[in-house]
Amino acid sequence: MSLAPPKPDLITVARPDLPPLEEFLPLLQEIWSSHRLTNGGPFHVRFEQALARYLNVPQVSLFTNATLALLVAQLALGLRGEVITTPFSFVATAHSLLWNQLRPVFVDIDPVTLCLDPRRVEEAITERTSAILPVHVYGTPCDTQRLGDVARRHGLKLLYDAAHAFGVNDGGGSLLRHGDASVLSFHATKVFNTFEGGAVVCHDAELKRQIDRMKNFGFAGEVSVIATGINAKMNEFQAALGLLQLERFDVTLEHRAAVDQRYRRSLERVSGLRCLPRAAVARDNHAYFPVLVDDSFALSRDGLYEHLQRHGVLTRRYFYPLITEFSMYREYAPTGEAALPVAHDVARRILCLPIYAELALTDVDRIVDLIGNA
Ligand code: T4K
Repeated sequence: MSLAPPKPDLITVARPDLPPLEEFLPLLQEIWSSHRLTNGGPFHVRFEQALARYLNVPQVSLFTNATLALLVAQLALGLRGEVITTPFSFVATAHSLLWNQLRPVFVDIDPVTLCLDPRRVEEAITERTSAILPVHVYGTPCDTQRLGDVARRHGLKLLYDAAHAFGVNDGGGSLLRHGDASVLSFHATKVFNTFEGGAVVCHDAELKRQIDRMKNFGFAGEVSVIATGINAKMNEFQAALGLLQLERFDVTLEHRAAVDQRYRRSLERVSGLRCLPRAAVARDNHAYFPVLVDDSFALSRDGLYEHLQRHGVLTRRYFYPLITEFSMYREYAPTGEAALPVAHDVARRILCLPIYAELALTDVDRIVDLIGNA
C-alpha cells in the first residue's frame, strides 16, 4: 500500500488518512445497488462487528459523531446532577453535559498526563455527583486505576471521552475496557476516520441495546417509542469507509510512529521546548504531537504559532482557551484555591505540531529547523 502524499502547499496539524479511491468505489457500487443508505444497513452491521474484533472489546455502538455518542451514553447511563470533568479538552466534552442538563464540575489536570487528576476528582465529589467524565487527552491514558477506585468507592458512573484514544493498548488490553463506557471519535482529523463518526464501547449487552435505541429516536420495534431518543446513527458510507480504514490502520500507525520518533530526536537540540513524555503503553496511537513552550524559549507559544504559520505550517493550540474560559462555562469555573492552576499553565504553553501518516520526514525536519531558527 502506498502512502505517498500529494505535496500540499501548507502543512496542516492533521490530514485525514484515506484509502485509494479505487478501493472505495466497489463499496459505493454495493450501496448504489442495494439502495440501503442508513438505519443499520449491511455495512453498519459488518463494521460494528469488525471494530469490536479489532479493538477486542465486547460491545460497540456506531454513531455519526462522538459528540452525539457522548450525549447518548450519558442518557443511557442515567446521569443526573453534577458530573466531574476536565477543562482541558475540546469543548464537545462539556457541551454534551449541558445538552443533557447536567452540571459540569471542572477540576484540575495532572501535570504529566494532562488528564484529570484523580485527587482533585475525589475532593470535588458531593451528594449531587453522579459521574466522572475524564478524557484520554492526545491518546495518553488517564490514571484509570485510581479513577476506577474513586468511582467504585463513591458509587459513580465512569464515562471516558476516548475521542483521541482509538487503538491505544495500555498493556492490559484496549484502553477502552475501563469504566462503564468509552466514546471514540472518527472525525476527519482523528487518527482513524470515517469522514465523521464515532462509537460507544461498553461491556454490557443491555446497555448497548439501550444506547442503540436512544440513537434511533428511542424506537424499540416498529411501532413502539420508549424514550426521547435522538437521531445519531452512522450511515452506510461512513461504515463502508470504516471497514477499509481498519485494514490499513496498522500501517498508518507505523507511519505516525516514525514521525513521532523523528520529532522527538530532532527536538532534543532545541532548548526551551519540551515534548510530552511518551505514554507508558503497549501500543500508542501517535494521535497528536503536543509540545510545551517554556518561558526560556526564544518566542512565546503564540509567537511560535505565528512564526510557523508565516512559513506555511499550521499548528493548533489544542486546548486553548480552556473550556472554562468560554462564556457559557464561566459560571462553572472554580475560583480560589481550586482555580485550575495546572490547566491554565498548560493551556498557555501548549502547541500541537503537525502529525499524520503522509507527513514526510523531510517536512518534519523542516518544521524542526523553523522552530530551531525562531
Ligand atoms: N471529545 C474530544 C476530546 C474531542 O477532541 C472531540 C473532537 C470530540 C469529543 C468530538 O468529536 P466529534 O463530534 O468531532 O466526532 C477538530 C475537530 O473538528 C474535532 O473533531 C476534534 N475533537 C478537535 C480536537 O479538532 P478543528 O476546529 O481543529 O478542525 P479543523 O477543521 O480546523 O481541522 C484542523 C486541520 O485539519 C485543518 O487545518 C486541515 C485539516 N483537515 C481538517 C478537516 C476537517 C483536513 O485536512 N481535512 C478535513 O476534512 O476541530
